[in-house]
Order: sequence, then C-alpha cells, then structure tokens
Amino acid sequence: MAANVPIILNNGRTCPVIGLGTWKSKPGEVTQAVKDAIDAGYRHIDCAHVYGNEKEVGEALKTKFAEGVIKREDIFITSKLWCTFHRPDLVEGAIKTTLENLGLEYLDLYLIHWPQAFKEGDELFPMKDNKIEGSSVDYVDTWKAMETLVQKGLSKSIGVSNFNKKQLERVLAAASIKPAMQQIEVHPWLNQQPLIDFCKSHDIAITAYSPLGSPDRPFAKPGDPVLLEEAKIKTIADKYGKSVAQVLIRYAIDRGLVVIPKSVTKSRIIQNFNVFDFQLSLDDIKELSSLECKGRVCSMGDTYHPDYPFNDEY
Ligand code: NAP
Ligand code: SBI
Repeated sequence: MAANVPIILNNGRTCPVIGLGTWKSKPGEVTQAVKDAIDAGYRHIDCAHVYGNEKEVGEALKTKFAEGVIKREDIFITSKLWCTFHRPDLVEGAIKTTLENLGLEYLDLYLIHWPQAFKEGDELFPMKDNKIEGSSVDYVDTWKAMETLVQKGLSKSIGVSNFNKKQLERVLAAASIKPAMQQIEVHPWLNQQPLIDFCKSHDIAITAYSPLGSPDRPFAKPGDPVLLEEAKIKTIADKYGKSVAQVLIRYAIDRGLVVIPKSVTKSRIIQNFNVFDFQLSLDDIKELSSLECKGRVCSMGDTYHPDYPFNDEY
C-alpha cells in the first residue's frame, strides 16, 4: 500500500525516500542518532560541511560498516558544498575534506548548498559591517566544477539546494550533467508547488527539508507559530491514528518527494520511519497544501546578495 520504494534519479541511480537530517545535531549526539537511524532502517543520511558534525556522522558509519549491519553501497550519503568554497579551484578540496571527515571514498550526492557565494577564507560566515560578505563567483562556474567531481568518482550524483527557477534555468543551460536533485524547504505552510512542477518538468528530483517546520532552528522567535501544533494537521493525523510528524513526512512522500526529518531522539527517529503502513488521500494532501501561507522557516540573512534566491516569486 505504501511500500518503502526509493525514487529513481535522472541518472538511473536510486535514492531512499527518507533520510536522517543532521543540521543542529550536536557532535556529542549525532553519532548515536545515526546509529539508531541505521538500526531503525534508514539508508540515507543528509549531511553538510557547515553542520560541523561530519566527523561524528562518519564515526557512526564506520561502526555500522564494521558491525556488518550495512555495506557502503547500502547507504545513500548526501553532503553539501558550503558557500565559501564556490570558487571552482576550491570545490575538489571541499569535497575531499567532507569525504575525509565522513571516512568515505565517495558521496552518493553532493549539492551546492546555496546559490550565493561567500567570501573565500577560513570563516564559514565571513562578516563585514554586520553583514555576510559575498563573493562574485557565479554558481554556473561552480556547477562546472561540480561536474568534474562525478568524472573523478568523488560523488555519484550532483545537485543543488535553495536555487530558484531562474537560477536552475541558468545551470540547466550550461550543464553537461543535469542536476539530479534540488533540496528545498517543503511543508504545508510552504508547499512549493510551482518550483516542484518546474523541477519535475526537467526530471530533477526534490528533497523536502525542514519537513516538520524546524522547531529547533536557532533563529526561531518567541511566539512564532509551530507547524507540529497546527490543529488542522492534528485532525488529519488523528484520522489515520498517526502523529502530526508522521503526517508531515507522508505529505512529502505522497507528493513524490524525498524527505529528511532531523531528530536525535531514538523514539522519534523510529517514529519518523514508521510511515510505510499508511498513505494520505488526495483530499488530505489538498487540504494540507491549502495551509500554504509563504511560511518559510529557513533562510539565509543575505537578502542583499545578487544571488539570494528568495526574492523571486519562486
Ligand atoms: P525538521 O526536521 O523539520 O525538524 C527537526 C526538529 O523536530 C527537531 O527539533 C526534532 O527534535 C523535532 N522532531 C523530530 N521528529 C519529531 C517528532 N516525531 N515529534 C516531535 N518533534 C520531532 O528541521 P530541520 O533540521 O530544519 O530539517 C531537516 C533537515 O533538512 C536538516 O537537519 C538538514 O539535514 C536539512 N536542511 C537543509 C537545508 C538546506 O539549506 N539545504 C536547510 C534546512 C535543513 P529532536 O532532534 O530533539 O528529537
Ligand atoms: C547552519 F549551519 C547555520 C545557519 C543556517 O541557516 C539557514 C539554514 C541552514 C543551512 O544553510 N542548511 C541547513 O541545513 N540549515 C543553516 C545551517
């Protein structure tokens, strides 16, 4: 009825539909979280250099390989190129750092984390006059450098994250390898239908990030509404005998998306994967989509950057 079937990317490779998110997972918690996730059946982990915990994710992978629970080819590992490494000559070094930290020889998917380039250097968030300092590197040039990573066997697939339609069009026009994936924020308050339709029309798969509304985001303000407490979603969840989180995860899967809920809590890690025994009706998906309110919860503060993606309609 709702089997755990991986999606097929535009290069013929497969990607498990649920991955474990790792942003904000503390180094001291993430190793156990990844081990718990693998034991619960997860075969996809979403990582990034900027999360500052790839070494600790790697420790969990090493243990699970050594225990014989999984082999390298059984698990899908995503990471992302941070904004300070967009300059083409920095891209190969950046993926090699990530591979070294994760203890891997290759990634399954490497994404350009954001279209905006930041000033190159040691600071991940280089600041000037209280603002993030940009760099003029064009993400199309970064994309050409990403393509060489596939040729060198360092990543099986490449893609983007947080790109708007125009930015994707520019990449597509120049690409020898089309992006296999676009990772964006998706949940009922930001249903992303126009951008999803555009990506689907180009055979680019979508990963839904912050599917639970990212309640632990560091920039949440007191009084911000909480997606997991939305009464209309609770009513739908009760009907299926499932939690709001499980309904939000199914909301992505039932729209054909990959989804990467983050948790460091064993019971939630298990709960979030326990979604293959039900499916949302079309009416319920429509009702969830009708909660759209441009309710973006994750953004980068540099709205003044020429490549800031969220100034366009989509
Ligand atoms: P999220 O997955 O929407 O929410 C995570 C929060 O929900 C945590 O506080 C977690 O708590 C809690 N939670 C998890 N399962 C729950 C459940 N069943 N019931 C109640 N609470 C639950 O937020 P996110 O971390 O922003 O997004 C997920 C992942 O997407 C990230 O970790 C990252 O890998 C990726 N991401 C990518 C980008 C990008 O720019 N590409 C941006 C944002 C996120 P505990 O951990 O305490 O259990
Ligand atoms: C960080 F490590 C620090 C800030 C921040 O804000 C925007 C969202 C983001 C990101 O760029 N990718 C994430 O998963 N979270 C993030 C990460």
